[in-house]
Amino acid sequence: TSSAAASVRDLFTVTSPNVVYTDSEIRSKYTYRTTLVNRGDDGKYVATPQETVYDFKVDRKVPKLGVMLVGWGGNNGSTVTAGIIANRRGLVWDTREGPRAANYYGSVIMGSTMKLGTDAKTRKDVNIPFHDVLPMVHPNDLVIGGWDISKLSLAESMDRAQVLEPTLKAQVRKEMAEMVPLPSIYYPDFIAANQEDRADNLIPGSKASMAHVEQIRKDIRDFKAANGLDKVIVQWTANTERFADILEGVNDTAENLLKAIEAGHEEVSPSTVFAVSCILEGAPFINGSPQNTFVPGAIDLAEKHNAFIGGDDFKSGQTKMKSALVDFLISAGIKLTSIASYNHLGNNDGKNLSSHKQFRSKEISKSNVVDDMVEANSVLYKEGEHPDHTVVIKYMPAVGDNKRALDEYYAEIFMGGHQTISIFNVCEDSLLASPLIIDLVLVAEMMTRIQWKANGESEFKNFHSVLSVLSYMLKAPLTPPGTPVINALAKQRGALTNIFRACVGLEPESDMTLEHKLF
Ligand code: NAI
Ligand code: DG6
Repeated sequence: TSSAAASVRDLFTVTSPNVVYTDSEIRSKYTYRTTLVNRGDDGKYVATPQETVYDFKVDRKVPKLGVMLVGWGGNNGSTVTAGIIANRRGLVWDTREGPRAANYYGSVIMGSTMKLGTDAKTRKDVNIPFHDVLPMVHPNDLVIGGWDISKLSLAESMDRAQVLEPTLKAQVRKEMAEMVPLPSIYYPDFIAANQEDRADNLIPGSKASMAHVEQIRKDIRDFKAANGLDKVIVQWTANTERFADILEGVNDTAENLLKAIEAGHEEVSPSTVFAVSCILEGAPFINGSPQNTFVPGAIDLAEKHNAFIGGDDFKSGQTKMKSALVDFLISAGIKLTSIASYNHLGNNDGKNLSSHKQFRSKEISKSNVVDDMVEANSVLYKEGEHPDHTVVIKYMPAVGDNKRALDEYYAEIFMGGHQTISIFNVCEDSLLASPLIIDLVLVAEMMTRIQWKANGESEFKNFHSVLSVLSYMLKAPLTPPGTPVINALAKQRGALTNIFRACVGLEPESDMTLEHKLF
C-alpha cells in the first residue's frame, strides 16, 4: 500500500495520487510533455504540445552487485579499486598537506545533489544527494574483479600506476595483493605494439573464437557464484584499440558477427568479444575506451537479447570542460570558430596512444563532441558550417598520470571582435576517471531495475538496450540506432536527473522559480 511505503533507507517519499510505494516497488504515473513541430509550405513552424502518459516501475531491492573490469590492472582499474576499499574502510592517510580522508569527489551520483523542492516553511531549496533519489547500490558494497593481460596483482599494479600516495597504498596493500586479474584475450593487432611486454596473462589464442566467448562467460558466472552476487556489470577500461573495419557479412548483423567470431575473423576485436560474451550472459557491458566495440552486429545482438550496453570513452577532463564550455559559448550567442586541444601525458594510456591507429580512435571520440551544439544554432552557423577543431596527443613519460590538457578556444564576438580563451588543465587522469567508472556501474545497474509502459499498455518493458542515459560520463555517447547524440553536458545531466525524478513522480527540474517571482 502507499502508506506502508517508506523503507528505512528512503530519505524522502512522494505523496501524490500518481505515486504508489509497495514493499518491493515504486510505481509512478508520469505525464511526459513534448512539442511536435511541423513546417508548413510557407516555411513557418507550427508547434503542438504533446502528452504521453508513462507508467514507471522501480524495483526497490538493491542487489548485491559485482563489477568486473577488463583492464583491471591498469591505472584506472587499480585506482578505482583502491578508492573503493579506502572508502569502505573509512581510511585517512597522511600527505605533505596534512591528513586526507577517502571520498567520492567527482562522482555525480555520490558527490552531487538534486533539488527535491522548496521547503514548506522557509521557502528555501531542499537539496538531497543524487544517490538518495532512487534506491541505488552504494559503491562501498561493490565486489570488484576482472581481467588483465598483465598478471601483476592489484597491489603491484597500483605501484606501477604511480597515482596514489604511499601512505594510502600501505593501508590497502594487503587486500590488493590478494586480488589478481583473470587471464584475458589478446589480439596483438588491436593495441599498440609497445604493449606486448606486459601481455603475460593470456587465455590461449590470438584471434576471436567461441572458446574465448565461452571462457569469458564462465568467468562471469564463476565470479557471481563465488561472491554470492545477484548481478554483475562488466566495464572495459583496458587499452584503447584501433577501430575495427565495418564489413558486410562480418560484423554488420548479430548473426554475421557470431559467425565471424566462430570463424576467427581478424576484424573482431577483443572488446567486441567481451561485449558479445556479456550480452549472451545477460551482464550489462560498458565501454570506457573510444574504439568501435559496438559494431552494428553487437548492437543488433544486444537488442535481440534485451541486454544492456553503454559507451564510449570516459569523459573525464579536457572533454568534460569542452562539453560545458562550448555549450556555454554557443548558447550565449558567441560564435566559436576554432578549438585547438593539446594533450601530453606519461602513463601507459599515453604510451599506447603514441601508436597512430590507437591515437586515431581517441582523436575521433575527442573531436565529435561539439557537433550537436553547433548544429542546434542556425543563427551562428550556416548548414554544414563547423568550427575548426584539432586534437593532438603526445606521450611524455615524465608527467605520468598527470595529463596536461591545453585548450585554446577562439570565438567571434560582437561587431567583428574576438575572444580567446586558453585553458591549462592538469587532469589527474585516473583520479578523474575512477568516479566515472563508479557512476557508470551505479546508473547502469539502476536502469536494469526500471521498467515502463506507455498510454495504459498492459506489459511493462525495459529501457532500450543502448543506455544513452549514461552519456554524461562518456565522450562519444552511444545512442539507440537512429536517435540523436547529445554531447552538451547540462543536457546530459538534465536527462539523467529528470528520468530519475520521473520514476518517483516528480516533475523535471525547473529553474523558473515562479514561487519567488510571482507573489
Ligand atoms: P592503462 O594502460 O593503465 O590500463 C589498461 C589496462 O588494460 C592495462 O593494464 C593492460 O594490461 C590492460 N589490457 C589491455 N588489453 C587488454 C585486454 N584485451 N584484456 C584485458 N586487459 C587488457 O590505461 P588507463 O589509464 O587505466 O586507461 C584505460 C582506458 O581508459 C584507456 O583506453 C583510456 O584511453 C581510457 N580512458 C581513460 C581516461 C582517463 O581519464 N584515465 C578517460 C577516458 C578514457
Ligand atoms: C589523452 O587525452 C589521453 C586520453 O586517454 C585522455 O586522457 C582521456 O581520454 C580523457 O580525456 P578527456 O578529454 O576526457 O580529458
